[in-house]
Amino acid sequence: MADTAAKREIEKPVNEEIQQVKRAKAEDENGRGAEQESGCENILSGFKTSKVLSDSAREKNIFIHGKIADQDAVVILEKTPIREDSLAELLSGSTLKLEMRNDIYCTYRLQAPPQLNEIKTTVVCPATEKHVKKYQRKESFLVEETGEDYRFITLPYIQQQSFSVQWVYNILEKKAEAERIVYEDPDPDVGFVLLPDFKWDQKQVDDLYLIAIVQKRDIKSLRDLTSEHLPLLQNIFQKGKEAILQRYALPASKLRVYLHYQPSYYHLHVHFTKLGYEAPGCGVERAHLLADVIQNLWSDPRYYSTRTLYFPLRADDGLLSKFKEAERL
Ligand code: M7G
Repeated sequence: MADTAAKREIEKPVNEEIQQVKRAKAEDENGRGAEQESGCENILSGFKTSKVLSDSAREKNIFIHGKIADQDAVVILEKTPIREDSLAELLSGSTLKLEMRNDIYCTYRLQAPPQLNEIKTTVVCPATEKHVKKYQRKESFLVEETGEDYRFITLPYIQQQSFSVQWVYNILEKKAEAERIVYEDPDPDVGFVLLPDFKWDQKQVDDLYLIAIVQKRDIKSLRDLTSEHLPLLQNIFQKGKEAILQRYALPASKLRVYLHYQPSYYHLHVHFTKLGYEAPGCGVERAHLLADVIQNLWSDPRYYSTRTLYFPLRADDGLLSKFKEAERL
């Protein structure tokens, strides 16, 4: 019941947001100006597919590598969930084509009105080789990383090889996604920006996914956290939960709040997803509950710089090769 109420609750603010066709100047990873807008030309009309990186009939998505005007691009197409509030329109406004009838059983193909048949589309362009690898289905291996391994193997690697975090700076500097911010605490030490993750289309709370990005720029990941950061972590936990309750009517008991180790982007951020939604990367081998992180730092201020941490790496990940070279795998 509470979820249904929350589902309805989301309609107002989110729809209002969608109505406002806002434009914001942004800088892309190359420092160039970029435009964000709601209605735009179809940059995918000339897309040339090179390879399907992965697809899933169950999750109803496909990850494609190809070219947009000679630039490498990754395109993610994903069918969106059916929303309870659109059922009436869906059932009355669609065309039904009978596939088969047998006794009391019938199957149909339902052709929905276009506005109820959208495909969430994410475009990364220009995409680096690392982006292409990130979305390609590959076998994974669990790595055991001691504090020493982190300093001698992982840290030098991520200092050279990690994804640009320009998109994060654009958010913090309001050059991109400013209109999507749900909550902001501008304090330079304990502040953060909470906004929808780009994996979430914000149409329903069932798959709610927000990220809290810290204002401080010198914390790469969980490994850098010490008891000194407890006020920051507690602030994110407390204010993030309050903001989500206020905006989406979802109580803390319905949230999974965690950090990834290893993350893809080395600027500290916290994931807020709805409990029950199997968000990509929420498994025990990668997700660390913020509540546990806080407790661990209370009991040992250097917990995350000294403990052995476990995480999966894909077969083609350069970091995995480094662990192999160091005979740590
Ligand atoms: P992560 O743990 O570093 O890596 O999380 P992951 O992508 O392997 O989970 C970064 C999070 O930021 C992910 O949940 C991404 O979906 C999200 N994200 C990435 N980018 C490039 C953007 C963006 O431009 N805007 C927003 N709002 N979210 C993003």
